[in-house]
Amino acid sequence: MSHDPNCIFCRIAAGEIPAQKVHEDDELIAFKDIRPAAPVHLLIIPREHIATLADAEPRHQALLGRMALLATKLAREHGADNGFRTVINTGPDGGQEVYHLHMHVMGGPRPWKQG
Ligand code: DGP
Repeated sequence: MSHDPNCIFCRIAAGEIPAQKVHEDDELIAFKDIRPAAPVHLLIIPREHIATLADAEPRHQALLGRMALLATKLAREHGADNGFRTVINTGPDGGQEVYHLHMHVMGGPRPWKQG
C-alpha cells in the first residue's frame, strides 16, 4: 500500500500526527476536520495514498463505496441524522488543498457555511 511520508493525511493515518479520530479500520480512517465548516465536520480517508479522486482506479471501486457507506454511519453516530453533505474536492479547480483523497462529511443544525 502506498504511503507518502510528506503527506499530512498519510502521517495522520500512521499515527505520526495527532487527529481526533472517530473511525479506524484496515482500509479507512475518519477524523474531525481541523477547520470545521459545520457543527459536524468529518474527513474520511483511505489508508492508501491516493492523491485525488481522479487518481482512483477501477481496483478502488469497493473502497470508494465503503467511504460513502461510512459517511452515513458516522453522520448518524455524530448526530447529523437530519441530513448531511458529502464533498470530495478534486484538483486545483476543485479547491483541493490536501492531496490525499478525502471525503468531507458535514452536517448538524443549520445555518452553516456552504463551502
Ligand atoms: P480540501 O480543500 O478538500 O483539500 O480540504 C482539506 C481539509 O483538511 C480542510 O477542511 C482542513 C483539513 N485539514 C488540513 N490539515 C489538517 C490536519 O492536519 N488535521 C485535520 N484534522 N484536518 C486538516
